[in-house]
Amino acid sequence: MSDHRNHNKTRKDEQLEGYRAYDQGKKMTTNQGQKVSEDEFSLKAGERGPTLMEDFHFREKMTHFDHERIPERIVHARGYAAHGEFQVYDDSMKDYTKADFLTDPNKTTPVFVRFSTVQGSKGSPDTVRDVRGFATKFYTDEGNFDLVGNNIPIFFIQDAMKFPDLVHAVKPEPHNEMPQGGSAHDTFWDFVANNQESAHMAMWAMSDRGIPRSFRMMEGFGVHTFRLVNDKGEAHFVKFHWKPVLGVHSLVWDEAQKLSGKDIDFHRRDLYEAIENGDYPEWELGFQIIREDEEFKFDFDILDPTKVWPEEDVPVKKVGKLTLNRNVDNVFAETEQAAFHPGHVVSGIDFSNDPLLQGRLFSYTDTQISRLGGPNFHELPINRPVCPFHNNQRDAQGRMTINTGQVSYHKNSLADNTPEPASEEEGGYVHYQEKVEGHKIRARSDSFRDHFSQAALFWNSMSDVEKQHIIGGFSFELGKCESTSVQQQVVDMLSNISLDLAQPVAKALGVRVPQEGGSDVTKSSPALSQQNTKFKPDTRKVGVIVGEGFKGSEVNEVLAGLKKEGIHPEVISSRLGTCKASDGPELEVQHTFLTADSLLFDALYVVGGSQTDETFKKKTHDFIKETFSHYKPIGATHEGKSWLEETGLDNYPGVLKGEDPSSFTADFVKAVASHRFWERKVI
Ligand code: HDE
Repeated sequence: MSDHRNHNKTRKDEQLEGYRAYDQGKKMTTNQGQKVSEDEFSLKAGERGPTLMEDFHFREKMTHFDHERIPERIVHARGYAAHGEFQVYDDSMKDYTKADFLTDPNKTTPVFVRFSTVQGSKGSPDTVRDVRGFATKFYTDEGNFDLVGNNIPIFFIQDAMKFPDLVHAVKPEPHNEMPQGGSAHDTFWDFVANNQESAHMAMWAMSDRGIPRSFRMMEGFGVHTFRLVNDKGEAHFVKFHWKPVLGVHSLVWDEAQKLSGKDIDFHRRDLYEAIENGDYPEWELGFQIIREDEEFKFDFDILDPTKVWPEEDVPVKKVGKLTLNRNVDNVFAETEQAAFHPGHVVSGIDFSNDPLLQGRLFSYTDTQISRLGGPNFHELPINRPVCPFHNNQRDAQGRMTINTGQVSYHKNSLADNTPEPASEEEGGYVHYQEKVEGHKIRARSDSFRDHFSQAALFWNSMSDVEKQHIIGGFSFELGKCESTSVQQQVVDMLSNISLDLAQPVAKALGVRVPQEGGSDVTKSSPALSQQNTKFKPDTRKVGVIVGEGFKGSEVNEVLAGLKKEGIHPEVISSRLGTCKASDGPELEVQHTFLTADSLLFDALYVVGGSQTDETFKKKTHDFIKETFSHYKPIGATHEGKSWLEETGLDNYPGVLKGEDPSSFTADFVKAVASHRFWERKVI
């Protein structure tokens, strides 16, 4: 494993170093600095007597422990994060924004990215079907910019006013606190059926996007329309995109469910290990840009957060790269205490009137106050900007700065009227002067009323396999609902999107099958389908089943060939330690049949061994069958070939039997790069 600090140090790293490894090699003291002489026994009146009140060390230690947990995030409680950096390719964004970190290609900006699920609590499994959060904090020289996005480009609702209702509906039901980490229950689907602006997002959540293979293989989206403003004061509407270099990939539903038991930490482990291995995850930052005079050119309202801007109509301009290259040192201090806020912007980035975004601008500070215990959360190391900050805010819980001097107000004469506001030329943030006119009104804009056209666009854009997965997603989630009325309402809603969707779901649920409906939308958008993403062998994990007496030199050649292509083979056998070949070499075993599972790998390579027993073979058969049923590549050589044949699964796409190590390796690498073989038609 490479040292995960082996990368160019950023200013944020230097700042954090000051806080790190503070205790190492030191004598133990109380929090007041008194050296401690004993730390295992409380102070008692006699060895078998009662504990004494005056044991200040015990009381301090226990009091601190009693308060070691803080309220979890109301949504996005389950998350994992890493540090990294961002750099733009060139200065071409100068036409659109004056933000320095988006226009200076010589600048490396430190970032902190937290991925999350939405519904589950902090201890919930990683692979549940859910939307994933993708929140990025850019520590720019001009202040922090937080891009607090998701892995799905739209949202369930159009106005922040409805967010508490949505979250109450999706969270575990209040009377029995079930289910944990999932939306497969009555109240969520009752909300969707009765708030049909959710239809489009429900389609995305039930698609493969709801069960990503890895955080590293997800797109990210700012969701809302923002504004970029250049140094001439001209504005453009924009949407932010993160495009993963490894492509967009997902699990299959059976895998996702079983992983919730086999490895509840599947996604965080994947991210952590990739960074430790030096496989630094990368995304390109992209912008969709619309001129102000084109605001009304589209058949949807660009302020409506339940709509995408189809990439074929508004192309994504890729401007720079994000690389995650360092794991956190302490999950609580960094990941848990990180406070993101869509209102943390820098000059050159501004807001639109999207009513969902406007409401978020209030919510995030408010939520940090109860979660992080007061308004001083910006002073926590993970939240501090790398540039200086000065103002007259003082005191409150958890204040860390010791402000000097007598002046804490503006305007003043005693401190020469400082700190003083900066002019626009000096970098002062000036809000874009959009002209606003209107009646004060609580209403939905007429331009926000079409809830189904883009849901149909999404459906039309899916491959047959993806469509089957969506039908499966709805059938599962609604199948877990107890209310037939809710099931019927959702099916009826789906009939507005496509009868090809609504009818099989209705049949699976045993409710009335709609006979009329469908959409007039015939357009599709290829960019929406994951079939059109990149397919690579890089960083894919291959489980290699090896037993005593295997053919060492040939197997080593295959493993070396896989590694050369960036694939990670990991050896599974009947026990840990080493496994001895018939011709000499030994292989280190990383997993046993007990600790590993086919679910944990992207592909399987069966070698076998001449000195293995029936149990070994039986366990291998189980691996083969499950890998096969998840459409994943299987390769076999030596004894492995006959074991594979015994399962009857050897004559299918993506199942390879090899003789010559070098041609087998080349074919197997190709199979690994294809990821899944849907043609197998597994039921
Ligand atoms: Fe959030 N959201 N949200 N959200 N959100 C929070 O802030 C909120 C929305 C998103 O890793 C909370 O610090 C409202 C859209 C992410 O720490 C809270 C509305 C998108 C994260 C909150 C939305 C998001 C949050 C809870 C409707 C995608 C986790 C804890 C108007 C663009 C960030 C916290 C992290 C977290 C409010 C809708 C993304 C309660 C009111 C749309 C990734 O403030």
